[in-house]
Amino acid sequence: TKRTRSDLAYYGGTPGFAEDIRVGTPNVPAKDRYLELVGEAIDRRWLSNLGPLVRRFEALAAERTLRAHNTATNNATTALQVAVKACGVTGEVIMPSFTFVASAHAMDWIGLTPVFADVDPETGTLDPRSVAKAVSPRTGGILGVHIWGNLCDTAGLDDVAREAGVPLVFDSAQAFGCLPLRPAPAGAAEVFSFHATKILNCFEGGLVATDSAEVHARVRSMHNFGFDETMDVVGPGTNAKMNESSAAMGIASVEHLDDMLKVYRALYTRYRTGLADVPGVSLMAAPQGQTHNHQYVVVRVDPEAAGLDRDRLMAVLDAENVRTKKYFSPGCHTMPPYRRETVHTPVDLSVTETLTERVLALPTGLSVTPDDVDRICDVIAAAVRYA
Ligand code: T4K
Repeated sequence: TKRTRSDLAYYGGTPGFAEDIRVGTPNVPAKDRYLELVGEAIDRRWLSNLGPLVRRFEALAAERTLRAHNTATNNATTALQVAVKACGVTGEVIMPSFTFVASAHAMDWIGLTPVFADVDPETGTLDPRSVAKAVSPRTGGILGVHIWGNLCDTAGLDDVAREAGVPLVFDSAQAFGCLPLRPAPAGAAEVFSFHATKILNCFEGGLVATDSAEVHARVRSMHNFGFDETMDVVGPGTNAKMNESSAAMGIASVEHLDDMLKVYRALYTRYRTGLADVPGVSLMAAPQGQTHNHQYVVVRVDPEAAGLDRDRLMAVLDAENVRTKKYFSPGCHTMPPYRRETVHTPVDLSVTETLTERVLALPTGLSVTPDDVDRICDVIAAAVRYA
């Protein structure tokens, strides 16, 4: 417990954690099962190209996305590229600046132009009113991002997309295991990430999910060099295929997804309790009306009320060997490829500006214990008390 100011490592005390405790330590819930499955793949001498493990993983993932068609990929960045191409997105794509840079890079890399709109202050997700203001004759698509597992206002975005007559696609990289409680617009396609740092990982991996048979047919072909079922090239393509080793990890992990979700929920609740009385440091709310993976525990630091800003809190935690992440800062619109001088930014991004200065993701996941959470909350409370 940090009883005095000098107990904080930032002020010369002993670090609370002897070893680093991180945001993003991979979950490996079933190492033996993974090794068994990958062993089978090796013995079979079938390592890639839509093999049996990839097929099985796609079927298991489908039970979680509840979409009719699911295509596993090598990561979510390529999956996004395949998805927006398959949905017919062209020209300018309206999307949040408040996201991981991969959302913007994926568009830019295939010749689309990101146009940034602002986000909702409570959920951090793309604000349909801001999107509506950003729509122009050049708009060719809308990319909503379910940041931290918070589902966008899908109905609101669907209305704007219909009005503009453009496809709506969702970047669900952070939202595997998050579903609306009632039927809601799903967009033309959505994309999940199974990167090492995600609740469910395939070392690297992704998934394109859609309810449209036409979009699905294009995704299948595009992610595999433009081949059709008979291996004739029928259109443009890339190599976005998942390999068998990644699928083995995915299968071994998805079998434990419900248990992992319970762990994440319990840690989230523990943080909420632990931080309830700390002025100026509040957990970003998980929206009602959906299931949540709580994959990221994100606090918002209000410098006036807390007496210190996000970066100082990060430094205090760092001194204790608590490695936090600024998810997401800086905003994409301030990064060299996407600055205002380069990319037309028609709308005000003031919510994005504020959030990028205030948010901080705290460690969670299978390698974090409830006791770790209590100790992290104790450090945060002391940091504010002695600010
Ligand atoms: N769209 C959105 C909204 C996304 O969030 C992402 C990815 C994408 C698209 C693209 O998905 P992918 O193409 O990656 O499938 C990490 C991840 O690399 C990235 O996948 C993720 N979002 C993003 C939110 O987080 P960084 O740059 O913050 O990761 P990094 O390297 O700092 O790792 C985080 C922590 O995890 C570090 O403390 C080290 C630890 N770590 C990491 C790895 C890879 C481990 O302990 N072991 C490991 O194997 O981006």
